[in-house]
Amino acid sequence: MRKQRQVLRLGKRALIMGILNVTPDSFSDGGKYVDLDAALKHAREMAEEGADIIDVGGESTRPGANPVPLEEEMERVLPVIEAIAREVDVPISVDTYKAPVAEAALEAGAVMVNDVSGLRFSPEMADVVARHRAWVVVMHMQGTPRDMQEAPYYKDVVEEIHEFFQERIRFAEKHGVPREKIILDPGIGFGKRLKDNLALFQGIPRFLSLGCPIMVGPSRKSFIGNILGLPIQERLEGTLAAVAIAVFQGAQVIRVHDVRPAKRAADLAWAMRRKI
Ligand code: 8Y4
Repeated sequence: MRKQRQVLRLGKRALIMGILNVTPDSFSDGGKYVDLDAALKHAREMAEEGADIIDVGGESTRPGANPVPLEEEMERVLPVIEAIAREVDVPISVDTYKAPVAEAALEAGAVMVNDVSGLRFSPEMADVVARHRAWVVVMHMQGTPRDMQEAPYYKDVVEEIHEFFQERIRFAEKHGVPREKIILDPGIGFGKRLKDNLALFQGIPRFLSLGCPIMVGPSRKSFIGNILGLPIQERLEGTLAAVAIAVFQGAQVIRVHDVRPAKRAADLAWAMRRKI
């Protein structure tokens, strides 16, 4: 029995969070059952490729996607988290904004909650994270997954998200989540125009002044498609450029689909970053 590391080794290099989407098995007629073996295989592959964290998500948060009922989200992610915790030696994050899902996932072996709502959608979320002494990713999103891309607007996206982070840190601390357990993420693509997404990479040094690690999730996203004119399956190189720039700017956690190439890009960018 291997024991999961309870600490994240921040500061020596950028950490790579591998994305594990747990969606219903297309072979099951009810569209209800997840393929546990396939999920476990994917987790093992990402561990082999050097993932530092595996982010398990059971609900699509892509623009316009429909919400998944609580029970169904639980049925999707919990067996997968239990299996990975048992069999793979990589810390697990649960991608959910629902406190009951987060609580069950932390009990099943997750050590981090990736909350795309930044502790806003579920009133109990901060308490759950505090009680379990878990890590939390506080991500910024304008609006909700359903409507966020309808008409995003900012006067100054970096300053507005900086203020959002400041307020969220205070809120989390009030609920017993220490600053040391908070990772801040500007939420690339979550209610952002192309120019906002680009400004957020420029703004990473400003976010660092808050004293928390910064996470960025550029993987295959539409800002890359918009700039390069490429479909999702052709966005690896653009993703790697964005990974390198984010790390060079100071991001310490990177959320990606393609772990091995992203780790190489991140390691190079980390080595090239001027350490003041
Ligand atoms: C192609 C592939 C096009 C994926 C769009 C997408 C983030 C995140 C997501 C992020 C954090 C996505 C759950 C959206 N993005 N969590 N989650 N940060 N913390 N879209 O940037 O991947 S899902």
